[in-house]
Amino acid sequence: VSCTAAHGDDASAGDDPPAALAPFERLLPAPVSARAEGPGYAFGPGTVIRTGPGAGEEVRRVGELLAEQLRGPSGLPLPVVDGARGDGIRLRIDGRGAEVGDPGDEGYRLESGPSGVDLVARTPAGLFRAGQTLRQLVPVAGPGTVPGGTVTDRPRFAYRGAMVDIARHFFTVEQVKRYVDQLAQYKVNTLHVHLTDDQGWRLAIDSWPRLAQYGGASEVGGGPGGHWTKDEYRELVAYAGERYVDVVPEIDMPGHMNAALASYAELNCDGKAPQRYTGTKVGFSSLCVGKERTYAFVDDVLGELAALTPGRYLHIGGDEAHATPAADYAAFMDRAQEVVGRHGKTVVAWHQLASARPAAGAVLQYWGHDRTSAADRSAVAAAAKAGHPLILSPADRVYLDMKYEAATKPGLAWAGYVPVARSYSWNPGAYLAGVPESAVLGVEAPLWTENVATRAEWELMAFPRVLGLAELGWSPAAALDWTSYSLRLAAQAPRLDAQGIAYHRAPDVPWS
Ligand code: TNX
Repeated sequence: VSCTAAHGDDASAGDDPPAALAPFERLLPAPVSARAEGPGYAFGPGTVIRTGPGAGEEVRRVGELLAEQLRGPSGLPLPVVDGARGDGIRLRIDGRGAEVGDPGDEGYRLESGPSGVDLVARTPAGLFRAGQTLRQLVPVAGPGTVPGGTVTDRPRFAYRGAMVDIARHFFTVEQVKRYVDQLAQYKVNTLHVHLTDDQGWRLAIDSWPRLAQYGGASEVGGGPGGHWTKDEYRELVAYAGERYVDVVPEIDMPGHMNAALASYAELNCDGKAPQRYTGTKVGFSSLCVGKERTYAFVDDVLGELAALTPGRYLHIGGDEAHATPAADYAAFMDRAQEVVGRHGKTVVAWHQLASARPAAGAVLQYWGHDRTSAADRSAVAAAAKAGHPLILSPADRVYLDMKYEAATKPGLAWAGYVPVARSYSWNPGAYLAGVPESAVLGVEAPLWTENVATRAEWELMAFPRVLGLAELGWSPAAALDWTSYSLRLAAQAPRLDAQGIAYHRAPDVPWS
């Protein structure tokens, strides 16, 4: 990793407040390499975005979206034009050059000089990521100079995710789209949506309409709740897709099922529907594992969900099934996994599945913490050795619902307080004993919402910690350093402010 400063160019500061770091030094996530060299490019009223000719529909769309993202803060017209030659911001697909190849093909090269900025990648996804880097090289507001130099970049991990729990407290597609925008600018590429839990069922399922109609009409604390229509879900998937963010939907089974059990008496072993639940306890509900009707339900729900979801993964939960005996749990998860496979998708489940029988190819999401038992850890390590890719979500690092400190109002503290420095300071490639980096698919930061009820609370808990997750997922191991990161994080403040993000001004970050 090399990073050289571009000092002494006043124009490059634009309207930014004086910052200690030059633009190439403050990129977040840190790129593989960034080198400032030579004069920069005047990003101004004459700037055009070039995507052609013959670049194809998708590259054109990436150019249009980048133009839109740059127009707002700069106030510039930024027309998108065909024709690769000429000054401007030039988007180009180029299969050659190992430096742009990477896991998931999201790598890119950015070169800037007096005639413009070249964004070069093997795929449109790579061009989109390059555009997000460019956004950090232009002033927070208004025109200015993009410093001269080169960024070469590719992600460390293929999976860089954030999860939102819209079951405990309901949130609209609008709010989740806003989060997708916030995350995609830091190169997060997966949005995991926790769609169902004891307190609410949040997605319309045609074959079982009462799930959303009745099971969705409540939430923690007894508010009205709500649910997404299939069209709203499709709209989110499309919106995320344009930003190269995959949606991974979760139906949490066989526990966390009270909303479904309350909606359909036939799903209960005793044929009686329980009350809807508005509290915050976990681990008390279970699907009726011995009943065939249960599997018709699982097949219908996962079938409709698979049909709505272009991504490869369906998350089937499997956590905290304390009301399901271990043998029943394993038998149920066998069948649920078979259903996912039959609908053409790959299973993701919480790491408790490691202690049952994960199906070939199933991905396990680890949510343990420093006090997780050696037995649980070694079951997960054994599954990784057997070829199950891991998503790491250690609760005492990246659970965004954990309070920063005692004074944090929203959130929980069962895994301890998680200040920004603690959230950032761990190495996903060497986190679990016996799990090599090659077994780690990536990292994810879940936001559970038992005690997070508004957009302001959501943003306070997610920001700035989720930026650390983004860097842990993207940046090379050698670049991970709290001192460097904390300065770069502080330098993001004007951007977060300009976007109206209600982040926590955490005391461990050197905000100016
Ligand atoms: C554990 S993590 C849960 C959730 C809670 C969360 C609160 C996991 C797979 N299960 O049901 O919402 O803790 O932090």
